[in-house]
Amino acid sequence: MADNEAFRQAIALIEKAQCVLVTTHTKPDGDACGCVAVMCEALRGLGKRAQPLFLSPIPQWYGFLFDEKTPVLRADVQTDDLSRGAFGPFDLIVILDTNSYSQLPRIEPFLKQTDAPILVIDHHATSDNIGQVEIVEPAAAAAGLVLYDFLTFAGWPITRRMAEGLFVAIATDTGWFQFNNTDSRTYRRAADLIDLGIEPADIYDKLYQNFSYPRFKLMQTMLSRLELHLGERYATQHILQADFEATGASYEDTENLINECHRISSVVVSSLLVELKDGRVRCSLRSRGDVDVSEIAAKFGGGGHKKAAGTFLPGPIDHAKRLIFTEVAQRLR
Ligand SMILES: [Mn+2]
Repeated sequence: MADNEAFRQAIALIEKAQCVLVTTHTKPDGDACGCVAVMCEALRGLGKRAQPLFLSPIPQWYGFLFDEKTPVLRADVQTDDLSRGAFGPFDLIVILDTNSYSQLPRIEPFLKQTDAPILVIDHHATSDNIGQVEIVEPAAAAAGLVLYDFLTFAGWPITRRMAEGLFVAIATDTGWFQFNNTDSRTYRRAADLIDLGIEPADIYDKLYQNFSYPRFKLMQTMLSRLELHLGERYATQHILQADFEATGASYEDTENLINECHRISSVVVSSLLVELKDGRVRCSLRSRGDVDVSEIAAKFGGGGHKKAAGTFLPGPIDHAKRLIFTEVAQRLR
């Protein structure tokens, strides 16, 4: 558990606030989307105005967590709108599931100049100490677990809808209770959430059994490019801009596709490289051995966890692939 003093300070910040901006890392995953939805509902339950803001579009399969369309910075809202007009101003900013400026592109200048206090609730080891108050537990499997314990400590009601968001956060960050970050706390909190009336089988269908056909075709393309190296222990694959055009899939559709190759028993480290519109390459990394992929990501300015990390690399794909291969080879030899 995070220390109670941080909990108390966070409660004080929230009680004082009237209008709260709630945001999370770019390329939001289930933990990020779940936490934003839950935090907004918790704040509204306390009579506050809560404004969610994403830094890049949310995958459509998390859309059910929100009643309204959630704005995306630059697409729907400009940075200037955050401090004035109908959107702002805010007297508290809550950042969930990250504490790193590299994960908060385009909002970083606003965060650095705002007068509003910042509250961070996170579970990553990498930190830029963005918040005046921070509830950070690197040992927690999901930010949703940290948020759940905070809401419980505060004694604020957890509605069925909030329980669903927390369950999505916890279930997705543990790969539906498969990754080795899945500890007894994960299962206990999941059980508590089920007691609040959620339907895990229904959530599973919404999250995992609902590929669009374009997304499935994108996965087919990715799998057809799979290469195994280093004694079949390293799997690498890539997706090009042309693949999005050919399949009709979008960038958000790449989420979790990297995990497929870990069905091969020999694979301990994997990478998925995605060519971006601006020519850079987004590299995701996974490990299920002793290799700490966050070290590799950090070498290129990225971050994450020991078992799951990511970074941006200069293109083209082949060049990016060689950069990562060299790092993986050093660690697997
Ligand atoms: Mn997370």
